[in-house]
Amino acid sequence: MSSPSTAATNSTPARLHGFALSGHVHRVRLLLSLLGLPWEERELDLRQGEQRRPEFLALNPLGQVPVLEIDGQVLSDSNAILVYLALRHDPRRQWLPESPVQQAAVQRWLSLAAGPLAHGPAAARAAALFGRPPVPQAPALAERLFGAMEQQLARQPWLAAPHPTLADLALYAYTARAPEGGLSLAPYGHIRRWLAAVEALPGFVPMPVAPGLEALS
Ligand SMILES: N[C@@H](CCC(=O)N[C@@H](CS)C(=O)NCC(=O)O)C(=O)O
Repeated sequence: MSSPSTAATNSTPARLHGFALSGHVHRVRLLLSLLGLPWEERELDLRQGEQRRPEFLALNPLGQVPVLEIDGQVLSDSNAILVYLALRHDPRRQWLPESPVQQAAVQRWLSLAAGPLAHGPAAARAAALFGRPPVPQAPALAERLFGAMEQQLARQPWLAAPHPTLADLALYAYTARAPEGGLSLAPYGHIRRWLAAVEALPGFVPMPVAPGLEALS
């Protein structure tokens, strides 16, 4: 068995099947970059339905990006991929700490990323950018989530630990781009400070801004 770090450096680059404007894909791209892992990207045109082609469904029967091929594995679900990368390629265990309390805190935020973040800010943005059906409860979900984040970030600089973890990466993109869905971040000073701190991490890669919405970012 290879050691946690050798697979990253000695094997072929990971392959990320994604979509440039997806926050779910961004969190995986961001961790690959922060860990210094080599990867190549295969962009799917979701608007043309490429995610429903048989060759992609063979990788993820749910027909969703991201999918990451790495270490001979085919992984799907952004948060599951983050956990794999942290366990397999971060020997220091910064991103998914070994402390049970911190690990539980990370998991709590990953659940919030899969729940209210996805159904709130991400859904509002998808409706605005991609013509997805409007989600009436999205603003209320966003307000509750941002309120909880603001409260936490008033107490400590990062969401789940005294240092950045997977929690910060999973929450970052759809929070940063909430204005693209009509949700203002103006009331949330601690969140805005935290977004800037994530963007200052060595190896940070931004998510492209949707064409025409540069003024909102
Ligand atoms: N739970 C999944 C959700 C991923 C997801 O919603 N991906 C969207 C792009 S942001 C997608 O592939 N949508 C295409 C479709 O559903 O047809 C994850 O965390 O990876």
